[in-house]
Amino acid sequence: MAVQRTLSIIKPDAVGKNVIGDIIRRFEENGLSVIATRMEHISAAQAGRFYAVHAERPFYKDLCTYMSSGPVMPMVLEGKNAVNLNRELMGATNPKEAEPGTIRADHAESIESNAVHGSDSLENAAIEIAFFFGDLDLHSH
Ligand code: IDP
Ligand code: MG
Repeated sequence: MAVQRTLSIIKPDAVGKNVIGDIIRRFEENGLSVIATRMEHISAAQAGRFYAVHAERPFYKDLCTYMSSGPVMPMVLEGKNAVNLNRELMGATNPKEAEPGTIRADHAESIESNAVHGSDSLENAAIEIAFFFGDLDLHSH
């Protein structure tokens, strides 16, 4: 399996619960490296652009409010099979359906406040990485 890059975001609920370190530990222990990150407090309009694919969904406005409710930590993860591996470590969108031991099973509050974002395909990973980071921000190691 090829080395890939994917975008993760530690969402406001997880930042507020002080579990940034626990989440990054799970990535690193499973062979993913953080090659870019910073903390950021995005606006509802920025969240709306990031989640534009969901613009017609009934939860869109609440999602934008939630994602701009506090600081988030976007990061680029690099490693073998990074896109799907990150999705596996995250668990299902609804924490009630997330496998035990996944980030969302352990840290998500609800289907909305669910601790982390992860790109769902290699194509979307490239688009989402470019939303937050430029080429010069990425530091493979
Ligand atoms: P994902 O984050 O697991 O890829 P998506 O379906 O892409 O899930 O939804 C994006 C985000 O929108 C979710 O992570 C969650 O924060 C929110 N969301 C998804 N479905 C619902 C819902 O039914 N009610 C409220 N919020 C939702
Ligand atoms: Mg998604």
